[in-house]
Amino acid sequence: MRICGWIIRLKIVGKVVIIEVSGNTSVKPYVLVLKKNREPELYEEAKKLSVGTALCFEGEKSPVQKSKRGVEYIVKKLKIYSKPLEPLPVDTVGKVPALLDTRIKYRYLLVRNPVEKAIFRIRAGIIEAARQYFNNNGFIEIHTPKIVAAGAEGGATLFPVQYFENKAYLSQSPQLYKQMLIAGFPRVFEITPYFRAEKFNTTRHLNESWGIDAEQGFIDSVEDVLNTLEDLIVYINNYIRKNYVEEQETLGIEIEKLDKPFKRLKFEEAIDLLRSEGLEVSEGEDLSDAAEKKLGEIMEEKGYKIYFIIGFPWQATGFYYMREEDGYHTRKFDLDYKGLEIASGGQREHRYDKLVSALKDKGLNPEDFAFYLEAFKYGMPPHGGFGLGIERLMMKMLGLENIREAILFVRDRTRLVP
Ligand code: AMO
Repeated sequence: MRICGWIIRLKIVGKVVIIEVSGNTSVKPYVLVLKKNREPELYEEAKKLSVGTALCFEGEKSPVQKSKRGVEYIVKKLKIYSKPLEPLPVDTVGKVPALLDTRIKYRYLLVRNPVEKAIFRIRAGIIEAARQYFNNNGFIEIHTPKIVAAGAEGGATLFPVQYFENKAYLSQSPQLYKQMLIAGFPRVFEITPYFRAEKFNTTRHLNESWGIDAEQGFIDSVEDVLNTLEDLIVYINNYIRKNYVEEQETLGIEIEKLDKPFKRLKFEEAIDLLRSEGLEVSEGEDLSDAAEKKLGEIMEEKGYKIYFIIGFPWQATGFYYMREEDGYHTRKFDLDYKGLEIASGGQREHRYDKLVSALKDKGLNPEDFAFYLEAFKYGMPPHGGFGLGIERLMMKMLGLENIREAILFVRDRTRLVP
C-alpha cells in the first residue's frame, strides 16, 4: 500500500524518528516510526527531513500501536517528492490555533491539519449524501448557466458582468432554470454556486456561496416539497453521523440526530411568539436576523432545533412563489436550524397568466423574463422546490461560528484572493 502526503510533525527521540504525515484517506495523520536499528538507511534519510515535505511511503501497520494521534506504520520505502522552500507560515499540526484571517489565507496548507481537514471532509460527505439521496429518489442532476440575463432573487444583490455587447449578471440562484426544466424532467437537482452582492460583512453571508437546489413537478401541495427537504436533511444527518465518526471526534463534537417530522410553524405564529417575547416585528416583512435568532431560542426551549416557517406573506417573497387565494399568503417556506435560515423554498406559480401578473405586481417587466415564461406555455405541471445553503447547514451541524470556516476559499466583501 502506497500512502502520500505531507509531514506535519517530525520528532527525533534517540534512535527513533517519528514522522506524522497528513494524507487523504484519513483525518488523522499516519505515524511513521523509523528505527535506527531496524531500518538504518531510512532512519538517516528521515532525520534530515522537515515539516512541509511532500512524500509517499510504502509499509505496513505496526503490530505495536503507541500513538494516540494516528495509526503507526513500519516503513519499507520512502520517496520524497518536494521539500519546502521556507518554513511554513502556519502550524499544520493544529496545536497553535490560528486566527480566522490566517486560516482563510492559508487554507490550502491548513487542510493538512486534522481539524481543518475534518471540516472539509464532512463538506464533501454532505455533497455525497445529497447526491445519493437525489439519485435514490428519481431526481436528475442538472447544470444551469451561471452567466444570466435576469436575476430571480432581487436586483440589489446582482453582480453585473459585461457579456460582449450585452449586460449580464452572475447567477444568484438556479431558480428560473430549474423551474423551466420541470417542463421536461419531473425532478431535478443542482449543486451550485450562488453569486450575491451582499454588501454587508456578516458571519452568515458570503458573496459566493453554494447551494443544494431541487425542484419537483407533479406535486399535490407544498407539503410534498417539505417532505423532500426534510428527508434530504435527515439523510445527510444520518450519513455524516455514521460515516464521519473520526471527523466528529477530531472536531470534539457529536452531531445531534435530527428526526422527522420537522415542526411546521406558521409565519403568523412565529410573529406572535416573537411579540410575546417583546420583539417588535412587522407582519408583512421577512424576519430580520435578530428575529430569526430570537425565534431559534424560543423554539429550542420548546424542544425544536429545526423547524419550517410556512406561509410567508406575498410582500416578503420572490415573484415565483404561489399565492394563496387570499392574495396575502404564499406557499413559500424557510427552514431554520437553531435560529439560522438554512433553506428556502415553496410551491411555485405554474399558471402562465398568474405568473405574468405576479411579475408585474412585483414591479418587474415580463419582457425581461420572456425566455422563462415561454416554458410555462406547454404543459407545466404544479411544482415546487428549495435551495439549501451548504455553508449554513455546516455552521449549525458542526457548531461553526463564522460561515467563512465552512468554505475553502472565501469570497466576501473584502476577499478576492486567494
Ligand atoms: P434563498 O435566497 O433563501 O432562496 O437562498 C437559499 C439558501 O441559500 C443560502 N444563502 C446564502 N448562504 C450564504 N451566503 C449568502 N449570501 C447566501 N444567500 C443564500 C441560505 C438560504 O436559505 N431560489 C430560492 C430557493 C427556492 O425557492 O428554491 C432562493 O435562492 O441558506
